[in-house]
Amino acid sequence: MTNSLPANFLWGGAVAAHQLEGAWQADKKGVSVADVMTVGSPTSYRSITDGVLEGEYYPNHEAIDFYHRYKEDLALFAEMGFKCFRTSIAWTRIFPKGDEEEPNEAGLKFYDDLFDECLKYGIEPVVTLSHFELPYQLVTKYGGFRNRKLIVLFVQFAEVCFKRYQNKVKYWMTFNEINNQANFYEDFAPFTNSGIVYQPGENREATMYQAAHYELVASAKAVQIGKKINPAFEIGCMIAMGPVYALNSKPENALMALKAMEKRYYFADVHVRGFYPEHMLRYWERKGIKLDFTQEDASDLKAGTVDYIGFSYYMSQTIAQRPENSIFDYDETKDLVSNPFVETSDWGWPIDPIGLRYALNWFTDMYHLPLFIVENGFGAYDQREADGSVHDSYRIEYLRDHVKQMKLAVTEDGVRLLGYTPWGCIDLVSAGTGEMEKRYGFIYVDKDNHGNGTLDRSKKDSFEWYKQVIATNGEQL
Ligand code: P53
Repeated sequence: MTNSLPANFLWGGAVAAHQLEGAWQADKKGVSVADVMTVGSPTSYRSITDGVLEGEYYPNHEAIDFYHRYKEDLALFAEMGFKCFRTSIAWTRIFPKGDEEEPNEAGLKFYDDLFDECLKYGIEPVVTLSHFELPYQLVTKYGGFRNRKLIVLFVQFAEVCFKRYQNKVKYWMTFNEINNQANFYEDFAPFTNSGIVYQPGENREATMYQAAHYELVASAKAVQIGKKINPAFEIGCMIAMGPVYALNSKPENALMALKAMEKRYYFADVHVRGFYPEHMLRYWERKGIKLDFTQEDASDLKAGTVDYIGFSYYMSQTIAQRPENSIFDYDETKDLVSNPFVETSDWGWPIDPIGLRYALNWFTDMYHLPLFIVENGFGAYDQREADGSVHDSYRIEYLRDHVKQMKLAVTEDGVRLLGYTPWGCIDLVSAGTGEMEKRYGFIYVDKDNHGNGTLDRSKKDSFEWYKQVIATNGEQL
């Protein structure tokens, strides 16, 4: 019986290449899907333009210029005591268009240097292969992951990375928030996840399930190859986790909540168990959705199951059944309701620390695998004072409350947890809205939503707080 976190617990922070590196054309980097997305607002997602257009502002092009400043930033992470650092490899640095035969050496070199810099401080890199940054040419030429060809191209990219960094990186994840695109009504998520641009009149749901299937197969193939290259690799999936609660004890609402969980998390079933759950097969049958799904796919899925579950947790959601929805098919645009017991952020995201403990328990009960909280955090407006300080007590409060629940899941519930990497440990471009001013960082970056600012870095109050959390292995919150 232990009342504390394991001694080797991986405290750190998380980012994604396209949201902080900038340098969108440096060293032969190609255009990614993130490079054709503009800025939205707290109430509107970003728009996707038809290529890079003159006169439009694309926040990811420069981002926070981590590409040129990573040494300074890693020194700050090291000062906080990071044990690990989660980032992604921009596919377009390695294969600028996505379908070249040979990788781009300059891109590979950048990540060699970056990982070396991490290792210099004893910081373990945790690497996502595909984090919302597909080469844009894979969209225009192949239609993104609606095309089976993308499996081969992803696997080629994965193999190059596994080989090159096999002695520097142990923890990998294949596709970031692979289930995010299940909200198929929004063009934005399927585009960032899979490079899907829907055609007018298209059965979007069928397209989404097909693309997701190809990704699951691509992930499973990558896992098999990775394990051959280095059997010591730990290769995980990455799931966006927002537990869905029933609004109340009305049995219909309870069943609706269960059905919503099935629809959102079947992705984890496939990654972990290597096959699709019965409810999905029956759902497709009922909806007349026929997938291109071969015998070989089925054996690949079985042979390429993951070692751990990485997940993001920002919020829980709440559901009530609509009387007209008698078969309990989950539709995220219609079934979610607000939870009277929780508050929300300025972006309308419910704040629910207990939901994190719920998520950790749910994953453990379902899959019995080690877990890794690879994103959690509070996007908020910060006020930088004249002396440069930022008093972000609201962020500290959010993180403290979540870490408390995380500890309870480990110490009281027996959850096996590898680590915790809060999202956006340094301010970066929001994935959902493209804003800079939706800030998550312990480190403030001087830049606004329009691209103005010096890009100077400074420590927020949360910097010292997190440093002490790590130093005491979560004892002093
Ligand atoms: P932003 C939606 C809901 C939950 C997580 O999100 C999400 C999204 C997409 O916006 O994405 C993850 O920046 C994602 C990160 C992202 C982070 O959450 O919209 O893995 O890339 O930045 C936070 O506030």
